[in-house]
Amino acid sequence: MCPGSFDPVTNGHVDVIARAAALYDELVVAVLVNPGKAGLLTVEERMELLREACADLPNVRVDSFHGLLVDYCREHDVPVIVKGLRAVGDFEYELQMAQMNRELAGIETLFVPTAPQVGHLSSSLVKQIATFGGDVSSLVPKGVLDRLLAMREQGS
Ligand code: COD
Repeated sequence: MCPGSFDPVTNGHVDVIARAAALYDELVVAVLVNPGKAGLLTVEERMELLREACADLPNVRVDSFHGLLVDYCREHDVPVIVKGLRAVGDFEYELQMAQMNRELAGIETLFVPTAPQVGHLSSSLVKQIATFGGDVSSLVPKGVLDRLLAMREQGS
């Protein structure tokens, strides 16, 4: 599975998802439900945009989860977590989570190095640029761009 916040899904996420989907028969892309943290998009909106972005990947299923990732993995017999790695900052955080998830449930994490053309992308930067009227058309899938433009129009 590929877990994340996906608030919103970027071309960096899509690259990791497509590469993970090529490695396994089935891939679950799961959105973390964090009731204590208000994101830009609702979990349902994130899932809808993910489904649209992954429409040409037939072995990808989009889902959501509450709480611990390892509990979802146990309940759904998920043997491997796939994560994208951008820079050293990602590595330190992801290594700690990977070690903890293995200790908690024996679940392995596979790291996919980011593609150079999307290594600088993050949902937070996309949100910041979009909020101040910048052009994010080369950074996100078409559905996300349309949604961000619609939000900007509603806000103006
Ligand atoms: N290129 C490559 N990979 C990328 C890019 C990019 N441009 N952008 C993002 N990624 C990768 C990230 O490295 C990450 O692996 C994944 O895509 C998702 O990214 P985000 O930013 O949408 O999601 P995060 O990092 O906020 O999600 C973190 C989780 C929800 C997976 C994590 O917090 C979690 O598992 N939470 C559940 C609670 C839990 O189990 N906690 C205990 C952990 S030990």
